[in-house]
Amino acid sequence: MSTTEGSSLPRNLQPDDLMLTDECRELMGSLQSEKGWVLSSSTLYYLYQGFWYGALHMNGTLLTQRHFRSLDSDILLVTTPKSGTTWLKAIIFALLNRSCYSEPANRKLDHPLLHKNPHKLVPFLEVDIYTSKDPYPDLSNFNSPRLFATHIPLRSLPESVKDSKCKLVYLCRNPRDTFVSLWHFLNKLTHNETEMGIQALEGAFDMFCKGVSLYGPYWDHVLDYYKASLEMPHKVLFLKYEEMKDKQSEHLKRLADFLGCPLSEDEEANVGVDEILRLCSFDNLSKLEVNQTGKLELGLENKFFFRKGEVGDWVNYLTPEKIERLDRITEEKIGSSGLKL
Ligand code: PAP
Repeated sequence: MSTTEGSSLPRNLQPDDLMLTDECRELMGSLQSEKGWVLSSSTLYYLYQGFWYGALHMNGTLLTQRHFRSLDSDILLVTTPKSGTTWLKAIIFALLNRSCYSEPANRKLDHPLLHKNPHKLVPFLEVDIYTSKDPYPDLSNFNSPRLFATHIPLRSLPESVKDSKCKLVYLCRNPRDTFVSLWHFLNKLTHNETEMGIQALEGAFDMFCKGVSLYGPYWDHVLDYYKASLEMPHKVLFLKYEEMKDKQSEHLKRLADFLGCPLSEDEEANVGVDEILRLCSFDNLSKLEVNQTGKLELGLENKFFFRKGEVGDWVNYLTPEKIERLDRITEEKIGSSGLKL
């Protein structure tokens, strides 16, 4: 299988090595393409329905569009890559399953997050579930509510997601840190696998600004979901990484209310809330053995998903000129929407 289970990012493989459907291969031939961030002439990004994809993600997105049937009770966590997906996967998983592990009688049970990377517990639709290996996966073993993750832009979500009452939790992160985090992640990934590396920061930054990044343009991705959250607040909850970091308990409560599993008075009086936040914290998850030494499928290392986990690391990488350029684009693209990033 040529997927990167648990990863939102493509492996640096030759397209011919990838397991792609005929539909995807045919489509790729007709789409605008650009050299990707990875330093391999054959690793292209394709512009599909207004957003840039690596071949594997497009393949998975097409399969998801064709075959995923959403249930009213489903929960979808949606992000652009590197917006804090791993963290929110852990938090929502812990929130939904809290009664299984926090009841006094169950206290001895080991929490799955202590032994499994969040990407193993909350799969990506278009990366882990819908792959060429099995276009018709059996989802009957998922407990209700089913919890999935995706990076698919709003306009490309399967019709059933839009038509059903399923809920979407969208997490965004400021573009400066998102870019820096993505650049580091791809560096680790490609050096690890091919020793080829990716574009130097300059080149990658230029591409990010032009919208050519995985599931980019970043701003369009964020803005579409932001507008949807204003139009359908019962269906789309829009969260920001920075605000979650700042007021964790408050956002956990918001999430629980939105997902229909509100915190009890006892839980709110902090025991439950603190437990979940501590369990899912960067400090805790990044030090666990599974996340230091474990691997997802095909060798993608769990530790790649834990770098600094901070707000504002961009200051160490972006010059004032780059910041000015990024801020200008942000203002142009989303300034009038009222959204502040
Ligand atoms: P994905 O979209 O490819 O799944 P994602 O989890 O969004 O990746 O990105 C990883 C980022 O989240 C890393 O940010 P950094 O590069 O700026 O450090 C990672 O450190 C951060 N992260 C992972 N786990 C946590 C956590 N528990 N709390 C806060 N940030 C976290």
